[in-house]
Amino acid sequence: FLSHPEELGIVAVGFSGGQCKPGVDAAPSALIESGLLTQLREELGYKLHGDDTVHLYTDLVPASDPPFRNMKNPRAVSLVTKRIAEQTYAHAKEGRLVLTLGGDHSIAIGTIGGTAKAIRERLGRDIAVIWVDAHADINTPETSGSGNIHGMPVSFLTGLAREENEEFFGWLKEDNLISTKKLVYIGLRDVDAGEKRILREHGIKAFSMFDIDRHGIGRVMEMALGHIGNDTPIHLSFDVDALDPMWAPSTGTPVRGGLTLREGDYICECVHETGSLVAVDLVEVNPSLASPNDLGAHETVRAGCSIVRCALGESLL
Ligand code: Z70
Ligand code: MN
Ligand code: MN
Ligand code: MN
Repeated sequence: FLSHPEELGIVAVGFSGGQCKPGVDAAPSALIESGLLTQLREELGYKLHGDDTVHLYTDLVPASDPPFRNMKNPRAVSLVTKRIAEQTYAHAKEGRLVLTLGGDHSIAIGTIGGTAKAIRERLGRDIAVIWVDAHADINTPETSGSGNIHGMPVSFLTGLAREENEEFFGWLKEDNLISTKKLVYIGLRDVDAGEKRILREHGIKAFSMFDIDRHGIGRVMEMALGHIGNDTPIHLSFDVDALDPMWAPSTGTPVRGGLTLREGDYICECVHETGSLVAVDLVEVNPSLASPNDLGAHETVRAGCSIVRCALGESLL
């Protein structure tokens, strides 16, 4: 599905407005400083386009941004994700593989909105989304208890949440949206009651940690990719909190009982192996959430780099 599979469009998003903890905006710099882009260039042989500098989007963040329909920082998140959608759209339209380094998970409204539109225009195809996360991030503004938009991106992307007003995600059009039938979750273990109802009512395919324990990650990946079907462009959105806090402690909402690093890497390797990958997000790395003198931040950045390298084909011999 890529006209230039060896070309990577990089979008580095230092944005944390989809939740309340500062620090996740520093993740792209931390990932880049640890050598990720150099590895992709020199070891994996990609030609990189786009951001060596990290976008902080500070020019887009309004001075006053009171809640709307229960959403916190709604204008800022809407403006920033709209800009991100333009960035991923431009890379995907060129036929490049798109790599976005977040930022909190609200940014997926932009990353997926942009690739969905570009792949439709370029190939006339709908993308599938593999959402790897401890959380389902499918609250509507009305079902959300927190008001944090990083818990809502999937509801906006599937059209379950809608808003006409341009200022509050009204810029999302039919072209930017994905079908609930082409969405697969892996790693869920902290899902709100309202979200469980949404998953059930819409028959959304989800592999929780329970399913991984029961079947093993090998079988779960067969089933997940089987659900999507061969020959479908895939956008992989990987929240680092899908990993167990043992491997990725520095994240806003760590939840115990998660994926091992090997299971996380394996998910990415399987997705790469399909040859259908068109975009990858890595989100919710928060290097500031570690105790002084502990290696939590360093380990989390290292795990994030491993996830990205596996998705981009490091394990191919
Ligand atoms: C909760 C909410 C969430 C990530 C927390 C949590 C959502 N369901 N997502 N951390 N990455 O606030 O909607
Ligand atoms: Mn080329
Ligand atoms: Mn998430
Ligand atoms: Mn999460």
